Amino acid sequence: MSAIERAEVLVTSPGRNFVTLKVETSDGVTGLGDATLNGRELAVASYLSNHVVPLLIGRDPHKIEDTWQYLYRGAYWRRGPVTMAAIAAVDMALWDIKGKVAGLPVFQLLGGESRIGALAYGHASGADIPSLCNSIRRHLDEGYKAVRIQTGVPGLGQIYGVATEQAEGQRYDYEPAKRAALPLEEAWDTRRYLVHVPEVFAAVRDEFGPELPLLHDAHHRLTPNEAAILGRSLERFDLFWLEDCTVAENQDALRRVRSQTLTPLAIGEVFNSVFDFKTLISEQLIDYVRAAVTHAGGITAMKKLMDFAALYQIKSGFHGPTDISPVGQAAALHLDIAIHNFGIQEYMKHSAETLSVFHTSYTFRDGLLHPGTSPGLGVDYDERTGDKYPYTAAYLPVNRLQRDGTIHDW
Ligand code: GCO
Ligand code: MG
Repeated sequence: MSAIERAEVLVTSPGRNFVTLKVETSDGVTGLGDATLNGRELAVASYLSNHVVPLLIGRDPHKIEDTWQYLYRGAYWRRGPVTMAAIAAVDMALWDIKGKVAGLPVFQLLGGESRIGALAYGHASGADIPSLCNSIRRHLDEGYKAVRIQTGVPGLGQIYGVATEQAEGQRYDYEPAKRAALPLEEAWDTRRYLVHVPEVFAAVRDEFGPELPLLHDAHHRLTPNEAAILGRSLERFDLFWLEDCTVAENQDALRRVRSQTLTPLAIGEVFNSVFDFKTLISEQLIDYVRAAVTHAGGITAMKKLMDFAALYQIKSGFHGPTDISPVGQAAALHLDIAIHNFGIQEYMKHSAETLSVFHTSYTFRDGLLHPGTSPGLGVDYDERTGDKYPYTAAYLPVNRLQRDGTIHDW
């Protein structure tokens, strides 16, 4: 019987930080899992190397469900982003191994292709409307068929989610999180924002017409009532979705938003378990599940979550910014291709530096992503190159109200 012989946590920083779990079997098969938790990376690395790796040695790599339950129930302390990112990494690595042993891409083990490709959306943004329109044009030139649009707000400075420099031809990226000892602090004013966003959508629809699927991320910054106001004011622009319109720890609050607007809603990138979605899904309070394979317990847990969502006609819109490593992105793509209730996949391209460490086999053509047909997840990790990029502390920004400096959601 094959057994897990070694497991190693690899931390690298090719442009931004990534935590990867590498699992090796006694037959010499290797699997990779993504455990990156932006801004808190070393907590997961330590959880894995100190508390999970010793439990994996000697286990049967094929027992994916049993290993998942062993790590989830066995820890006694359930859920939470650190625990669930660690479990996710083990889960992905075991699916990678199973695929390689079977000689099949992971999507074949999940039921095979349900579509020829996964519709992707990119991040278009600009400090003002003209630079946003340039960014949309660049995305369309790159083949994107759907875009998320974010802009600066008059009277406010830099806002997370909006690229600061977008020189012609330069790759857009407001990420990574700032590499600094302390988080950057940004200023916020909800009223200015609520006035500005409908103007942005009006200008973009005017320029690009009614067909282009448009998305927008409110990044948890609104109260339920403000979220309802925004949803209503955007109805006439026919959004693909409005994301994280309010914080959702209190799932009941979404009833208010839902009853007041028909704009489609997407929530869940910070969630890590099906329980975070229970009310949102069972009461059909959202339209899209935004969870990441990396943060919500891996392929095993996400497949169950999406089967639950399917009962309520809710679709996937998996989180895929550049803080999900190419391994996590590949895992999402295998699910995207296989599940019936796929909606859209976020796709912010990784930098050339990142891709010099992670060699991917997924493709992006005519706006559609495909995980490729290599056995397993289809990603290789170049350890020699990875070792050249040591970990550098980096933080996501903190948001404060412009008026009086009160810490605000973002
Ligand atoms: C998105 C997100 C990201 C997150 C980031 C945090 O919709 O893609 O909101 O940009 O903020 O992943 O680590
Ligand atoms: Mg988001």
